[in-house]
Amino acid sequence: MKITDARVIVTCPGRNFVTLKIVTDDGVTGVGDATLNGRELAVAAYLTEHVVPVLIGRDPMRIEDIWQYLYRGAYWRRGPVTMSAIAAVDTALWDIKGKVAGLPVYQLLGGRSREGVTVYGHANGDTVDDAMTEVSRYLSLGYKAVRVQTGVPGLATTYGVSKDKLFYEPADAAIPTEAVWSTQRYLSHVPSVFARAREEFGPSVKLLHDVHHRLTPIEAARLGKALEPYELTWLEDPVPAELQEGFRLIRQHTTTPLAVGEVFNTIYDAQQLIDYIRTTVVHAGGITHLRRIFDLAALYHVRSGSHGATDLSPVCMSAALHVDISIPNFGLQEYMRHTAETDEVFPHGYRFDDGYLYPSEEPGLGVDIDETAAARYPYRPASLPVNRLEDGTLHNW
Ligand code: EZ4
Ligand code: CO
Repeated sequence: MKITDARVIVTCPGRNFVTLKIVTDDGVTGVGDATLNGRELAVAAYLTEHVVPVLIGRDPMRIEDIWQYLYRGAYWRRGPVTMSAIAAVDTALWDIKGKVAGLPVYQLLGGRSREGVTVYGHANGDTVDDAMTEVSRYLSLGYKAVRVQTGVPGLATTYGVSKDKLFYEPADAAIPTEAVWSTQRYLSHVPSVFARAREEFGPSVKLLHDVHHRLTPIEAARLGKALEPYELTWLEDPVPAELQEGFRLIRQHTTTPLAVGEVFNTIYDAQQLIDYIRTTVVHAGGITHLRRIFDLAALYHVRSGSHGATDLSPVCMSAALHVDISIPNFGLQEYMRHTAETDEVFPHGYRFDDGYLYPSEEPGLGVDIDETAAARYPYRPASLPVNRLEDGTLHNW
């Protein structure tokens, strides 16, 4: 069996997605997500210029060897652009192997370790009242876990709080918008949000909160301590994660669990001083490398908590579910609904029921790209916002 073609498809059905489709001489095809929010064309060029030419003629069954070839062969290792490009190839090759074997990919990964994949949704609101209404909406849809974000009194906008409710997209303009941030205002507000959520929704719902890397370690320690009475399942990205020592300080002060890693892209970024690791298929080298990260995490009692915002396409979500259902140390999976246009471009077989997602039972990943539909939605530049402090200093360490 040989790879005869590999196409890089850029489309914008509501937001930008980069997809790799690999074609073989047997007529079997596979898809992989390569979307890197705000930097989509860098990955598309990496694939088109440097990866596709070396794939043609290779045996698609040699997933591990092709992974090592792309990683080692580049000389320049790691980084989100490289690892997203490698991820797309790896994901597409697992899709092909599943189709050739006639099995859903999770069966190739060892089979089910659980019945369904517990997911969490995003309850957002400018006000605490609005956010609570959203939490109850998610609970009525069957969700067992909800991330809660609200506006901060005195700040005009807050990252992670969308105008639209079910569909959330932080990349909102070609040139990054600039928002104003105040740690003081934020820290004095957040505990009251979770006091209210616990009071209204009781002890059983899993509550989560994302700090989006806005604090220093000692500020994060203070927030973790203040949130302890409300028993969060996790506090996400309390600090930028390059400085791992910071987490030791946070943990010396609080038992609020920490979730980190949506911006990690290799096993070398992974660390022990957290509770959930948020790496996912598309940004961390595909199924092959993500499984290595999760196996390492398991040695340190760290569970998976993969990123699953809308910038991860249904191709990534399909692949993530095959990993989630099979690994021993699964924790939670983030799940944000895609728009109807996105679902049309990426027909997929996974389904949501009562708070759980279930991977497709079709051979392979159970997802495809409709290239005719994709062509109707041309690329539109969109960037993530930046934050400045009230005095104009560019924020987040
Ligand atoms: O900032 O997906 O947990 N989810 C998040 C997201 C990420 C975006 C980045 O592309 O933090 O909002
Ligand atoms: Co996050």
